[in-house]
Amino acid sequence: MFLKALLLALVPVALAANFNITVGANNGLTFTPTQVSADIGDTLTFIFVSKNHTSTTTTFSGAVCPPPAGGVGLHGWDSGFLPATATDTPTFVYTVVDYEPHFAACMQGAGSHCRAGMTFALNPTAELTYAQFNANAEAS
Ligand SMILES: *[C@@H]1O[C@H](CO)[C@@H](O)[C@H](O)[C@H]1NC(C)=O
Ligand SMILES: *[C@@H]1O[C@H](CO)[C@@H](O)[C@H](O)[C@H]1NC(C)=O
Ligand SMILES: [Cu+2]
Repeated sequence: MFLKALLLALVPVALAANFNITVGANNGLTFTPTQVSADIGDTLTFIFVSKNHTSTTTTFSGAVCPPPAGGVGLHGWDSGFLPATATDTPTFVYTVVDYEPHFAACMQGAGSHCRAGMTFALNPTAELTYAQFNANAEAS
């Protein structure tokens, strides 16, 4: 019994990782970092530190900005508007459920934040890069 418990304790476990993404650092229209590569079960914690922003999935190209309420795609997300104050920096946690690329942006200002580069990518690929997504957002 003791031996079995000991052996179980020694089995390596793939621990889920958490990635913090700061939203609106230094009062900017930014996600920091702009992209994350994560495994299923990992979490993204968006920490809203200024103004009034969202983290909402959208399309890679075409009508990128603004993202629609509810977000785009199977396993997309939408934090809703999360205004920060001097004493409250709200968070939104998303648990990764697939290895698909997901592209997100802020909904605020009818897409003006998104077009200003307030964009983020989860698991971008060699073909669907963060840089191209952000360029598509700025042009949308
Ligand atoms: C994520 O943010 C939380 C809350 O601010 C902090 O406690 C934690 O250390 C941060 N984790 C990483 C990996 O930066
Ligand atoms: C945040 O922005 C949304 C959309 O513009 C607005 O409806 C909401 O009232 C704002 N919240 C605050 C506290 O300013
Ligand atoms: Cu914003």
